[in-house]
Amino acid sequence: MIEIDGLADRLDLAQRTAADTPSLADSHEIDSDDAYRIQNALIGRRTGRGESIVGVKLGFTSKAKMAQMGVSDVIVGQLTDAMRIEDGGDVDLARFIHPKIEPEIAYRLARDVDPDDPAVDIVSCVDAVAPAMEIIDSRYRDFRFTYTDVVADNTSAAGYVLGQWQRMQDVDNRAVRLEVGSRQAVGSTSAILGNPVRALHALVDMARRRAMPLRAGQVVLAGAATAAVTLTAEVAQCHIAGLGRVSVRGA
Ligand code: 0L1
Repeated sequence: MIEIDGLADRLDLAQRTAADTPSLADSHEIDSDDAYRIQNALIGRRTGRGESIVGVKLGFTSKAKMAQMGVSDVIVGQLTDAMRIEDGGDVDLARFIHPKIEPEIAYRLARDVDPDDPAVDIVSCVDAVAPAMEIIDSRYRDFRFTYTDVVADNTSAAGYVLGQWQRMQDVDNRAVRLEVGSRQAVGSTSAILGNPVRALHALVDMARRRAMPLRAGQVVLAGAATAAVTLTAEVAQCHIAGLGRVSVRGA
């Protein structure tokens, strides 16, 4: 029997104190259901401290990442208001253990989505799309984790920044450039499941399987369009063709 609460407390402490922790899989046999239970308990610690759930994020949305982890399924994590960083704002790196940043597409839900409705059309529930970046910060020592570890750790979610919302549109095959100081990663939005809109369909499936509510106003981070870049005390900015730019400054 897995101690869900004890493991959630361990990950919560690692996040709050920016002190890494060994892989849970070193000492526990955890399956996917347990991992999502730990994630929910971890998010419960955050909401218990007054944070609100404001969205979800998808992970392992690139073929390269799936192959690296030996999986064929996306993972889903939860975003809270405390993770939001204003566009152009400063982010205190002392909050994190070993942060990295990724360029992303964000969608905004205009209506609740019922994942149990077989006729649900999540795309018609989205009213806006924006350039975005996600800060990931695995709580595990040396970034050494298994699939269930990363699910339990809320898929490494640590922060996010949104650019200007634009009307909902097809954002497939847009050029993406991420710069962190003089370092750069370039790619295309099609690295996100072949087309970022597929992340929305994958989300409905995950929400149904994991009984995860999808509410009007929530943000959906569709997944990384390039490999993650280490976030340092410099400006990090992402440009997505036709959508615009978003930035933060590590401080
Ligand atoms: O955003 C993601 O793809 C989720 C997994 C990130 C794992 C990591 O910390 O590298």
